[in-house]
Amino acid sequence: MSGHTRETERLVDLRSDTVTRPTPGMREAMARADVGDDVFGDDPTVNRLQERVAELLGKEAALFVPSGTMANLCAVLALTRPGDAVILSDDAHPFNYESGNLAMVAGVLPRTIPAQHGILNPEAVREAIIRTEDHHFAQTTLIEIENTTNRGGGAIYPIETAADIFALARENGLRVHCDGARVFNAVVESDVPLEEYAKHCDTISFCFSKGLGAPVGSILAGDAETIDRAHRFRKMLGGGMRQAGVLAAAALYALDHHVDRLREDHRRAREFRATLEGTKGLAFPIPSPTNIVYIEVANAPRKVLSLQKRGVLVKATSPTRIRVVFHLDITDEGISKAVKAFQQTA
Ligand code: TLP
Repeated sequence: MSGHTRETERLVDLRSDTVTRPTPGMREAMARADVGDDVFGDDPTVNRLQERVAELLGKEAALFVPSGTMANLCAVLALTRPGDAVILSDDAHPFNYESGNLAMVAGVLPRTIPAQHGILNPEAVREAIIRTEDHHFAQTTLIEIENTTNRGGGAIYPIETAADIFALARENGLRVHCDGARVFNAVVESDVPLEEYAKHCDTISFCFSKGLGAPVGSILAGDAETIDRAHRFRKMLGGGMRQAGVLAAAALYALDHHVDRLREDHRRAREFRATLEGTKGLAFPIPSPTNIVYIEVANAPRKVLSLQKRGVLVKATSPTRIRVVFHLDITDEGISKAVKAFQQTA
């Protein structure tokens, strides 16, 4: 029913929370979905999802898109003009992992600043803002934050920091986009309501295809005018989907069934880390407050291969760093197997 093969069943796949496969319940919801042509705006399930998410976030409108990358890109396109400067952390996803789309597609100048665990310091942001009549300078028009941070180990934005950055943006006539790919991980761990995070940015996106366990899909929310602009860019980028209700049904199912359980992923991440801390040859360079654990090793690619031989998949993110991500398809037995594999290869 679930389509899991024997081979994938045996593997403990910790490469990303994007590897989750739809559960039988989710597949059933997808099969039952009422659909229409969403490019005509006719898909009732997509419309229901967009309305529900806009309400959840306290925003006027929301737009279902194929990926987190497209959500971020549509936000930047809708909130800037080519030649503008965008402030973001040097660890930010769009700067590191979106194929240079900020430069190539949006034509903006990424002004990256160092940030602890990917969390921007409002004072550093203040110093990086350029608003001047002097034609030498690219004008800063957008600040992008990431909650939780991917390269920052799943760090959660303190709500006060998000509020300070938004106030600073307002003071300077800038907009703020929050890449909330994993914002539900922040919500369940911090107990800060989703709407509170959404309040401190103009646009916010999140992914259904990560910890929430849907096969495809992300969403971008904001004021009606910005989302209308984003809608045009989604079409331009080829992201207009037809009977997308099948995917929206998975997203709705995820909102109903897979939010609270993110706490389990965090617990497993904590237990995994606690068990391995002190193991010779492994170091934990940054905190792991949610579902992402980074491990420092002598030779990451070699380690990845020896773990793979023991049926445990992880990703090397640098020559000496490995990323391990916990999600819906990882059980307590999976954790034991992963722990053992790390101990045997230490
Ligand atoms: N992150 C993926 C890879 O691209 C690295 C992962 O495995 O973690 N924002 C953040 C914070 C992300 O972590 C990701 C995906 C995205 C945006 C992009 O989402 P998709 O993959 O749907 O385009």
